[in-house]
Amino acid sequence: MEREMMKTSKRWMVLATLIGLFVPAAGAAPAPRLNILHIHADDHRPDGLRALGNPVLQTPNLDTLVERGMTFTRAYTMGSMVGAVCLPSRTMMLTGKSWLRIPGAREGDPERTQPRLLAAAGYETFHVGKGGNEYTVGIEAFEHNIVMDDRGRERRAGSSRRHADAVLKFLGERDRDRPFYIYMAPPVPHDPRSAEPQFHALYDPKEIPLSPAFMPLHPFDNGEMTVRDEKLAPWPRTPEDTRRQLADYYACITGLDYHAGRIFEALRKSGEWENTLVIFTGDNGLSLGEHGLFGKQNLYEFGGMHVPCVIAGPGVVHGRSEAFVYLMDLYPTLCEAAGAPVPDGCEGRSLWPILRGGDITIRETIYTAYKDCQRAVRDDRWKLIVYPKINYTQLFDLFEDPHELNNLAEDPAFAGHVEVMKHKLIEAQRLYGDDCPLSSANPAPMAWTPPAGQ
Ligand SMILES: [Ca+2]
Repeated sequence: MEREMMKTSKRWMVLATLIGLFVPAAGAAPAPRLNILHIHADDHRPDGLRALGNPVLQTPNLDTLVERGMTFTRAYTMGSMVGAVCLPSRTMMLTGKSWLRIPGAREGDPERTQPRLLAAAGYETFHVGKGGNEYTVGIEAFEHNIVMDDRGRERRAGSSRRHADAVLKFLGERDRDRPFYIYMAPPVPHDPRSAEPQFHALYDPKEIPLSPAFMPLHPFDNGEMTVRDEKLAPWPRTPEDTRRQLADYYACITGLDYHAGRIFEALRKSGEWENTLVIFTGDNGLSLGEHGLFGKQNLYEFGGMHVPCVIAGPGVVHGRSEAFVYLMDLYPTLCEAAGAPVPDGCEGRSLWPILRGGDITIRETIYTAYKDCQRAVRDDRWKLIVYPKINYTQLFDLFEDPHELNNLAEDPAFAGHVEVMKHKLIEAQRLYGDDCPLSSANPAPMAWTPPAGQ
């Protein structure tokens, strides 16, 4: 009954919103089409805003999106065939395709990219962001495309400021007869984690708490133990080093937040804020000491694939959604916002039914994958991770164990759950064209020791 009432009130909200937005008073000009501002952070964890549940972080500007818009707490990128998880993630998002069906970075039809679809619908499109590990065809399809070289600690410190400056300049010069689509994708808070000094001053490493899942070493060989990102911290991981890295990471996020705030303020002053859909996402997650890991090449919830996703603006109700969504869902979502047709073959699903207040199921499970060494599936409660190279399986009860510390797969009492989840994993593999075997005839040893001299 209560649920029914909630649904009814949601419907009223939706109706009210629709009336307010799309039915102009007699004689009034039709409502202008939505502008789109998409801030896409690099290696941003799903808890990487204060309003997303991290009380240590200071993110007053991006928090306002959570406070008024829709937060997707179960948003993911699907998988990666390379250590640079960014690349397939960004390609999926700009093409609406799943991880094994995306084109290479310099391949694919530019006309099917997000910016061209929106341009065809009348939008002025603008990208500023990193060039490396991006979908090159996608970013070159923007009418205005600024690629920033922000490698190195010194350049990186000013990256958020320069990206925001570029957006502000575009907003000052843009064609006011067309709505805009801005894709701002700075290499922040990706390492090297340097921000302007005032942001580092906010975080004392000694005060930063470690995750309950912090471990000095990952307990077994997950198939990708010495990839670049994992070398960013010493083995065994230490609390001191991890706290320092977290402090630097948080400083970069607060820097991004501050400069995002400058863009928000400019939009408010120009009167465009009320007509702008604002999206905040990360391209992939990141472990920062959880399970002894420091990269995005793993499938834990505080690992590579789980990302933040917040959408706020006209027509979007306030709330939190536990729907299972992928970043590739933004593709049809932005098309719908722009009034652009969604091309055939799009595998993403529009999020608008949820953004408008509907309580709908987009997918029954989330499937994630990394190279040929890790596969996972989760449903509302259970999470299965399979490591085919070593014939090892983890089963977690995410209701009771959100940090994935208690592997139930070897407990005979949970054998049925393992079977059910394996079936769901195989179904997802079939759906997404993934023929990776889930076990090896000659498994590698599970035990792992850090390389000497690291
Ligand atoms: Ca990334």
